[in-house]
Amino acid sequence: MEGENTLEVWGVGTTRTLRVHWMLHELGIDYETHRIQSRTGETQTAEYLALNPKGKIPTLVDGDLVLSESAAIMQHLRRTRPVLPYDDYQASDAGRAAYDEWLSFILMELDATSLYVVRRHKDLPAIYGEAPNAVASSCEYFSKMLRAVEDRIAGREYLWGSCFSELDIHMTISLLWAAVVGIEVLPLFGDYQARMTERPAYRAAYDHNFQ
Ligand SMILES: N[C@@H](CCC(=O)N[C@@H](CS)C(=O)NCC(=O)O)C(=O)O
Repeated sequence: MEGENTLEVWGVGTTRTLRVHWMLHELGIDYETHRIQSRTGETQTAEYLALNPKGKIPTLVDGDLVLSESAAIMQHLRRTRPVLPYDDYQASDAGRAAYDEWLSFILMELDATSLYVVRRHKDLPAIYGEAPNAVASSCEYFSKMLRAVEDRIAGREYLWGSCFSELDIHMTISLLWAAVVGIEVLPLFGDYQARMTERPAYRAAYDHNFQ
């Protein structure tokens, strides 16, 4: 990797932290990792809460800037490191509007409304409680939402514009997570996911995040 080692990432071991590590590996930037993990107490220490009062991972420290929220972190990294330039469409008003639409859709409809409900009530019932109806309806909702964007993905190499972007990270990780919780997706999405997870940066980031 190239560049000065001025970046720090707090957090490993979850799909949210994987987003950030994947982006950094795509950009080929050196950084330091603080390998704290969720639900270990490590996100609740005084030192960490001073950095991120939400007590959540990931957090990025970029010089004087401290940033939480994986989506904001990825966008900041891409904007400030000229490694993965925006294509003409991505830089256009229409392209930016489409970016916002995709990001809202993935984070709200696929992640928060669907996958995170399943995660909380199927995988972590001791913390969040049992809610089998919510789990079942969230899985159905995820599939319905994905079907709604099928036409916009068919025949495309990348989700947005003509080159890889952080939206591909968001979508791929949603698809991976859907597979983990047992949601079947159309072959089209499986093919897209397979292409994305063949990327060397994904593989390196995955190992780094889950080692
Ligand atoms: N919206 C935040 C969500 C971050 C989040 O929920 N992180 C979880 C792990 S996936 C966490 O840190 N939980 C705190 C804990 O369990 O200690 C993001 O995308 O960065």
